Amino acid sequence: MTFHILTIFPEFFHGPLDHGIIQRARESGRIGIEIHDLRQWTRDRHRTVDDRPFGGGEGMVLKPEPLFEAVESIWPERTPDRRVILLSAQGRKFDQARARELARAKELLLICGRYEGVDERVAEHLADEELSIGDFVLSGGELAAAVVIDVVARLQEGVLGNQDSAVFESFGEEGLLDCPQYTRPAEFRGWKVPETLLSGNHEAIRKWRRSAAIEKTARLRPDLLQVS
Ligand code: 9D3
Repeated sequence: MTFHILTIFPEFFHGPLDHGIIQRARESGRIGIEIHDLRQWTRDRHRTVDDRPFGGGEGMVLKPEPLFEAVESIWPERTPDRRVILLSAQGRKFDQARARELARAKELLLICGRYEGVDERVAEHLADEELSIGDFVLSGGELAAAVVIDVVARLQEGVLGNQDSAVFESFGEEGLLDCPQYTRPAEFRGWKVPETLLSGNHEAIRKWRRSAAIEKTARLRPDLLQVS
């Protein structure tokens, strides 16, 4: 899968996507990441990407023309396997289920908002969907784009090793948090690892892990257990 990022801060992405699983996936060619500077598609001397909001108000809004021209030049042809995503605080909430959907596309183009917002015609007529990564205020869409790419990239075939297959992850089919994990030492500052995990009894360990996962989910994320 190829990810395109459209941003006024291309340097922002030098770093976050250059490590670990994502870097390995890029090197093996399973994913590609192309960073595009929105100012490439401006025509004026000052390379203007924003303007004041109609109706008044604080701050600046990203203009539609450079965004439309960028998408239309990166993809002269729009096909169903190419999805344009606008990252914005007003979007639908991104989650693992949305990630699985997006993972089926061949190419994603992520538009990073900045300033006070993005001209609404981008959400209405350019993007296939508008996504937020959660109910908090970021300074812009760049961190959100990096999050979406990380989540979607690791769902691509061959990106994860067998040990951490995406099938067995939290927010997988089971809807539970992962069970608590421990490593050596078996006692640290007086805090002992649960006895069962040291027992070698695989059936008992399996049961302990399941009940510990349910208990922790109930305590920290009761919303995941809610029947709707
Ligand atoms: C303080 C400005 N806000 C007015 C009530 C609106 C606003 C504009 C731009 C809030 C945040 C942003 C920048 N955020 C994003 O572009 C963004 C975002 C986010 O803030 N939270 C969660 N997900 C995302 S995705 C993009």
